[in-house]
Amino acid sequence: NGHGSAVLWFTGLSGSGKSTLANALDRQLAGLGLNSYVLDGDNIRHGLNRDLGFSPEDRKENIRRIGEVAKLFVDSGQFALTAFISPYREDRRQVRELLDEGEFIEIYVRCPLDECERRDPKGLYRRARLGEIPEFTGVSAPYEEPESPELVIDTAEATVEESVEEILNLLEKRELI
Ligand code: GGZ
Repeated sequence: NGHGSAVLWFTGLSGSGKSTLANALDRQLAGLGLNSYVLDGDNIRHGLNRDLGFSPEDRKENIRRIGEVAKLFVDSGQFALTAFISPYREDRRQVRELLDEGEFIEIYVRCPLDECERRDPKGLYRRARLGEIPEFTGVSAPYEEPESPELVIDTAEATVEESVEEILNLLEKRELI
């Protein structure tokens, strides 16, 4: 029905709201009759990438494979919504390179570390502070902020509904929907 396809690449700290936004957007797109699919830790890290951990090398390979899978979705005319920390600029840049111009939409899901720690939905920050989880992003491993993302969403400020609306506006402006 004349719409485009693209990867919507959500990046941000654990607990920043990436999966929440991706899933809310997924429902809105479905409501518009558009095909989209959410790739996240639940369906990737427990399956395809179950052999990978959280060292810089493993995160790089994690993101590389996810980029390739996302590209397959784009090739099939769908929207791929990916929700991974993807902390390294270089790894995100390589996924961008994999795709054609305009097919990679980087959305920085920005949330201050102290707010993510306050939310701590899975108790992982607490465990990381106790030294029980090594190389935890934001605590003992780096997060490199995007320098020129297509969109920045401040999840400590905006509601999920407002944020999804903003993403839909961008997709409309780019004539993807
Ligand atoms: C960061 C970790 C770690 C470490 C386990 N560092 O809140 P969550 O649980 O559901 O999201 C985090 C998820 C991060 O996986 P990604 O594939 O998104 O990471 S990356 O893009 O950097 O490859 C967290 C959990 O896995 N988790 N150990 N050490 N997050």
